[in-house]
Amino acid sequence: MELKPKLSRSHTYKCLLVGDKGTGKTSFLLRHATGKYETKYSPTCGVSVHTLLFETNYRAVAFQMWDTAGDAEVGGIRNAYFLYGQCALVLFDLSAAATFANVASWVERLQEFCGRHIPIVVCGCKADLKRMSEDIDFKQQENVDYCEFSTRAAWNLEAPFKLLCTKLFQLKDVRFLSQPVMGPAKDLLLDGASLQRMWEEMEAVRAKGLKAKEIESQKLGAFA
Ligand SMILES: Nc1nc2c(ncn2[C@@H]2O[C@H](COP(=O)(O)OP(=O)(O)OP(=O)(O)O)[C@@H](O)[C@H]2O)c(=O)[nH]1
Ligand SMILES: [Mg+2]
Repeated sequence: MELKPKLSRSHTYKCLLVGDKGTGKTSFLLRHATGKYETKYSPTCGVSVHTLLFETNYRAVAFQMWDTAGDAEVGGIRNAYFLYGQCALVLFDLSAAATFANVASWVERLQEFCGRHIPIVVCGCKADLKRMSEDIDFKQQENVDYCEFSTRAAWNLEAPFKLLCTKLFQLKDVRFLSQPVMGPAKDLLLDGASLQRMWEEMEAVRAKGLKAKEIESQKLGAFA
């Protein structure tokens, strides 16, 4: 379904899509833009920009997505693409520990170029694949949130944008009113138990992060 909300300039945000090569940035963006899922990997060169529109219970919003290349060799003028970024998604592959290891440096680079307060959502992608055995130790920061999704399974794809809207609007319970209907890739069979497991795994990471935050504030309280 095509959405044509009335948009003012103030409801349009430049959103940076970053992360290691092959983590699924372009697939995620194209799934939102076209509904389609492509199994063939075509690395992005430099940057490609595409606008996604959403209608929420509060207002319409447009995310101008800057899909950057994960590979530094074809990354182009990366730092320049970051200029005036207002929010960002940092993607990693839930099945590839090496991509998670670089998340912290992507977050740091974004904060360095766009300011410490830029809302960021760290996204574990490819939730349909076997999860890495390493623990996902997600460091909680005020403006850094976390979620997981699978572009292939069309599972939880709107979550990163909901989290960004919550931060950008400074409002809770943001809901999307109309969303395109997307189904899983034809060769993928996901039963109820698999979907339930995916939710539980994601919530476990989020809960751990929140716990870490509580411990941190308790410590601060003790010394205040
Ligand atoms: N199993 C699975 N594979 C996925 C998923 N999302 C993307 N892929 C595959 O991962 C590969 C890389 O995807 P891309 O979207 O091109 O990765 P990228 O992050 O844009 O890579 P660069 O442009 O090189 O930075 C492709 O073969 C996709 O089909 C997913 O949710 N599940
Ligand atoms: Mg790409």
